[in-house]
Amino acid sequence: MASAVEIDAMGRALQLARRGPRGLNPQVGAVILSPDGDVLAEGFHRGAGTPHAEVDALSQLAPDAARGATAVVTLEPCNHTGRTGPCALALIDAGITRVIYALDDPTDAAAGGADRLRAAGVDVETGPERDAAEAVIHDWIALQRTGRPHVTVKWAQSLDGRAAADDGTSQWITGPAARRDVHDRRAQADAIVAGTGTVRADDPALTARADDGSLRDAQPMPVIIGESETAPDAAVRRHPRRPLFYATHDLRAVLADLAEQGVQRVFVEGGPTLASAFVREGLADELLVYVAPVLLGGSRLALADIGVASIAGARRLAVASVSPLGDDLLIVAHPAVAHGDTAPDEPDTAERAPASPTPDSRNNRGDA
Ligand code: AOF
Ligand code: ZN
Repeated sequence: MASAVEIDAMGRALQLARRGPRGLNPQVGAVILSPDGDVLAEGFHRGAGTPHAEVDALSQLAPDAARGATAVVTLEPCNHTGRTGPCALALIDAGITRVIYALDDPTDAAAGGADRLRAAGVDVETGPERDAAEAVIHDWIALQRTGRPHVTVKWAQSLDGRAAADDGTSQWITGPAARRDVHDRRAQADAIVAGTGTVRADDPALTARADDGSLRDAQPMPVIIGESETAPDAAVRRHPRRPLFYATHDLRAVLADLAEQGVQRVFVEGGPTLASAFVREGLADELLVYVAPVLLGGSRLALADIGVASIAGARRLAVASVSPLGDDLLIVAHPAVAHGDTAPDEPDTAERAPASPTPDSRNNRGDA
C-alpha cells in the first residue's frame, strides 16, 4: 500500500508532469523521497530528446544520495533506449529500493520497466492516482493506440442545416457565446485545420482569441489542407505559429504526419468540404455542431457528400451533450457504436491505421 506521504508525493508528481509540454512524448513527473518521507528531489520531462522525469530528478542528487530512497513517478519507468536510456536501469543504478507509479507505459517499446525493477529486487507498487495520471496524458495515450491525433470537427449552421447564405456570407450565423466557446476549444487543441477554399473565401486568422480580440496564451498550430494556393497576404500567414500547408487530399497521411510532430489533438474548423471529408473517411472522433435559430435555405449546406447513398448507410451519432449558448445550441456528438464495433474512443486499429506520411505532398509555404 502506498502511504499517505507517497500519495501526496504522487499529487506533486502530477503537478510537475503538467509543467512539461504536450508533444511527441508523454508529460511525466517524478519525486524522490527519503526513507523518512522527505522530498529529496523533483523532476519532470521537458519533451522528446530531453531527460525523462526520473533521470531529471536523480540528476539533482549527489551520486549516493538516492540509495534506499523511493521514486514516485506518474508513468511506469521506461525499459528502453530511445532518445534517452532506460529509466528503470537509472533507478536501479542509483540505489532506489522502492518505486511507486500511477500508470503502466502503454507502448510496446518502453513497457516492462516494472518487471525489470522487480527483477533487480526493487519493491514496485502501481495504481495510486491512476485516473488523474491518465487524465494528464489522455490524448497521448489515445494516439499510441490509434496512430493518429484525436479529431474534432466543428461547424456552425442555421436551424435548416446551412453554413452560409447563398452568396457565401456566413459571418455571423451564431452569437457571441457560441463564438467564445469555439475559441475556448480551439485553445485546447494542438492544431487547427482549415481547407484552402475556406482560407481563400473567409480569410480566417485561425487563432484562439479572448473576448476583446487579443490572442490567448495557448495557440494551436494552423494547418491548411488542399491544393489551391493561399494568398501571400492571407491572415493565417500572420498567425503567431508558422502555418503548415499540405497540398493533398490524403487526410490520413496529414494526420500521421501531424502525429509525428507531436500533435495529439486537432480541431477542424472548416469549411463544409473539409468537414465532409473528415466525416466521410471516419476520421471525426467528435462533432461540435453550433445551431443558430435562423433559417437560410439555399444550397450552402453545412455538410456535402459524406458517402451516404441511402438511409441504410446513415452515419448514426451518439449525442454526448446539448447545451444552450446564448440563443444558440451546441450539440456534441460522436460516431455511434454499432453492434460489434469498438467504442469511438477505441477505434479499430486495422480500419483506422494511418497511411504513411507523404512529406513530398507537404507544401510548406508558411515563411512567405
Ligand atoms: C519515463 N519517464 O519521463 C517519460 C517516459 O525516446 P525517449 O527515450 O524519450 O522515450 C520516449 C518513450 O518513453 C515514450 O514513448 C514513453 O513510452 C516513455 N516516456 N518514460 O520513464 C518519462 N517521458
Ligand atoms: Zn524513461
